[in-house]
Formats: sequence, C-alpha cells, structure tokens
Amino acid sequence: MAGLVAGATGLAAGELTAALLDPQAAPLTAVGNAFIDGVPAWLKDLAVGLFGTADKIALYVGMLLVLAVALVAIAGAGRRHPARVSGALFALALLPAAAAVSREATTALAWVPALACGAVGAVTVYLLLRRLPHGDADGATPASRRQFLAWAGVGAGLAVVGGAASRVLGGPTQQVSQARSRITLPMPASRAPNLPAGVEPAVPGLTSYQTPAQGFFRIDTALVPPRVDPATWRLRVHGLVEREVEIDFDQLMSEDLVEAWVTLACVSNKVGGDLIGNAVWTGLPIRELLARAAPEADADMVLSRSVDGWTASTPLETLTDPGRQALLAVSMNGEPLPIEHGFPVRMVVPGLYGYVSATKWVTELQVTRFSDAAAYWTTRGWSAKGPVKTSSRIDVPRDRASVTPDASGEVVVAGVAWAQHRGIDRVEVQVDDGPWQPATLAPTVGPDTWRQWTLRWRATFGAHDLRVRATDGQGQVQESDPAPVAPDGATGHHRIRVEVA
Ligand SMILES: Nc1nc2c(c(=O)[nH]1)N[C@H]1C(S)=C(S)[C@@H](COP(=O)(O)O)O[C@H]1N2
Ligand SMILES: [Mo]
Repeated sequence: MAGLVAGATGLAAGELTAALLDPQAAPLTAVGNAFIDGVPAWLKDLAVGLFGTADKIALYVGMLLVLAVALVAIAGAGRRHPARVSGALFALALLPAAAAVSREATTALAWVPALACGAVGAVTVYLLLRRLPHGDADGATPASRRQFLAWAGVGAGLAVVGGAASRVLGGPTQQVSQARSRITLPMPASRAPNLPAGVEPAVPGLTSYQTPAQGFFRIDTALVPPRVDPATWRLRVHGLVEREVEIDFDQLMSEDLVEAWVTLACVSNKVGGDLIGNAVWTGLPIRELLARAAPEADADMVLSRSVDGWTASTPLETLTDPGRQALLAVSMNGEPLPIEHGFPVRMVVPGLYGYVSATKWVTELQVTRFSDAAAYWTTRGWSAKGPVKTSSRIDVPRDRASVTPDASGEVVVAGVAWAQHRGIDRVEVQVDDGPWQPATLAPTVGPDTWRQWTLRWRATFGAHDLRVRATDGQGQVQESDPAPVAPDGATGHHRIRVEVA
C-alpha cells in the first residue's frame, strides 16, 4: 500500500507540474511517447490490431500496471529500510526525466515534472514506511495500524486532489484552447463546390458524406496531442530550394485560401474498416509556398515535419501538381482544426494515405530526395510512397445481420467507395457466386472524396455472402487478392454475411 500510495502522489505531482509547464513532460506521457517511438514495428502493429484506436488508453493502462507491480515489489522488499526505498523511487523517476528531455522539441524545464514526481513519491513512501506497523511478533497494535492507514488515506486523498487540479488548471493546454476559440476564419478566396442533391442517399446506417470532426478517426503517435500556440507557430520551407521561405499564422490566414472536399484515409485501415473520413478543408495550396521557395531540379520529395518530430515523405510532384489541392490546412468543416487533428496547421493531400502526407501540427517542409531521407513510418518498414488504393465497403446491412425484404421483395444494400484523386466510376455487388450487379452511385463533388452507393437487391431467403468491388476513374478494378495493411495498404473485397428471413 505504501508503494501504491507513493506512486499516486508522485504521479499527481508530475501531472500537476506538467500541466503548468509542459504537458508533454508528464512522466507517463514522456515514457509512453518514448515507448511508442522505440518499440519494434511488429509490437506496435500488434497493439493497434488488438486495441485499435483505444491503443493509447491500453498503453496507459499497461504502464500503470507495470509501475504498480514495480512499486509494490520495491516497497515490499525494502519495507524495513524506508530510506533505501525512498532513494530507489527517486532513482526510478530518472527514467521519465530522461525520456522528457531527450524528446524532439523538448522544453528547458521538461525534467521538472519527472523529478517532482520522484521527490514527492520518495517522501511519501518514506513517511508511510516509517509508520508501518511491523508484523504481529513486533507487536503491531490496532492503534499503529489505524495511524498507518490514516497516513495512507491522506496520501491517496492528496493524490486525487492533485490529479484533479492538473486537469482543470491553466497552463499551455488551456492557453492553446483559448487561442483556438478566439480565431476567426477568413472567407476562403475559392469556395468548395456546393454539394449536389443526393450526395447522401437516405439509407439508415449508411455513412454520412461529411464526417463530423467529433466522429473523425484520429491516428497519430502523440500520446497527448501537441499544444501549438498559433502566436508562435511558424512554417519553414528549406532544403533543396533556391530560397528559404518562412510563414507565420497571421500571414497564412491573410493568403488566398482554398476550400476543398478531401477524403482522408489511413494506410492501417483494414478491408471493411473505418479509419477513413471526409471533410471540407480550408488552406493554402502547398504548391504556392513551394513555388516561392523554388525547389531545385533534382529534388523529388518533401519531408514534412511535425512539432513533435514525426515526419512524412510526400512526392514533390504531387504537391506541385496544379490539378490537385494539396493544402496547408487551417480549418476542418468550417472550424479551426481541432487540437487532435493538427491545430493550428496540418497538411491534407488528396490521393495519398495520411502517413505519407497528412502531417498534423506541421512546422517544417524540407525539400529533399527519396534517396536521401526517410520518414517516420518508412524507417519502421512501411512503404516510402503511399498512394491510396481503390477500395469499397458495405455499410448496410451490417455483417451477420438478419434482414427482411420490403414489400417489393428487395433489400437495400449500401456503402461507400473511394479512390482519391482518380475518382470512383463504378461499384458492383456480388451475391454468393452470382453475377456482379452494378450499384447506383450517388453524385459527388469530384475525384478526391468517397462516393456513397446503393443497390436494391432482389433477395432470396436463407444465408448469403455479399461482396463489393469498385472501379476507379481510370478504369482500374479494385484488387481482389487479399493483402494486409502493411506495408502500403490492404486489398481484397469487403464481404459480409446476411440472413434473409
Ligand atoms: N504529427 C503527426 N501527424 C500525423 C500523424 C502522426 O502520427 N503525427 N499520423 C498520420 C496518419 S498515419 C494519419 S492516417 C493521419 C490521420 O489524421 P487524423 O488523425 O486527423 O484523422 O494523420 C497523419 N498525420
Ligand atoms: Mo495512418
């Protein structure tokens, strides 16, 4: 109990100081982030496979369990030597301290939360072990037991108060949230096309055309999203360029901003998965910035870098393509970017998976060559280039559903299909071993977003297998052979089984 209470007061002290100084330097966060960047790729893929987008919570729970076991073991083994246990706990805090100072974009005081955690934990365990009622033979009295429990209770109470205070206290987290709420977005110089009628067929359960920010999948390596103050944000374009270019947030907001619908997909999206969303983004076309910097002739890649050191490698020609709105985005669905989705500025590039293009909290564009530099996921075994693969999904009916045909003997089948920047030209559904039946495609605004589709299926009673395939705007049919998400995106048909009754 002494070990666990010391862990709680220590962590509370760490969270509290981190909230005030540097949220990324909280002990668990610092260790967790170091762990994420350091673990072998297979272990991370396994964790994401097991826990999906709850992988971050799973990591916290895992760290807490390991810490609890370690604290119980240390305090238990040294229960008659309070000073030694106290020293060991303080030494343990050097681990998060090292993790916090060695990370990218660390701050001058990043070591403080871990050492505050160590100091408070060390004092707590010392005070508690000193009051430990020793075994029956030593004559532990009910009074000494009560006294120990009272001290432990005080420690636990302080930990809860400190932990709660760290959640509501000011500091960088609130400062950036307030800065975000003060932003007034300028009118875009170029508006996105109006959504055509019927873009979203009225089928209950079918994915909406526009994904609300709250429901938008979040994928990143940041255990706690970086808090970037727009007042100090800067983007630097450098590397193989004729002249370096720098832009700050006010300058970016006063540019001619462009609004565009773009569907963003994650390379880790399994066949039938939901790591994909569609939003209207507003930002400066990246080609404009690159034109000012004037890339040298032998450059073929832009390594974009986030404030936390994460990087993506994007083909230069994709970013300079005049026919494609690769954006340095400041807004999502008409609002400033949510903090978790890259506030204040992120990249959005139609046609590429997020891991090679959609850098959130972006602060740097380094013009370079694929032969000279590699991005975060490329050094962990994923492909250096990641064009989105043509894909389709059945949303309705749900897999394993039992369905009843309507009065005309039909069952509505519906879903989405995407092949960003090539567009979707055709979607077909196959029932069991029957012929591929063409679905009806909803209209869309262009090739960069998904398309909703529907099919009225003349259903027969019994169990059936339904599968879907899409054809892109270049006439290429979706790959039917199953492939896993690594190294460059899953393939194969999404297939569901339904019971018609
Ligand atoms: N800074 C940073 N940007 C990032 C990532 C990241 O880990 N760090 N993940 C990328 C990946 S893999 C994807 S799929 C998209 C997801 O964007 P979203 O979280 O806004 O949906 O962000 C990309 N941008
Ligand atoms: Mo991703």
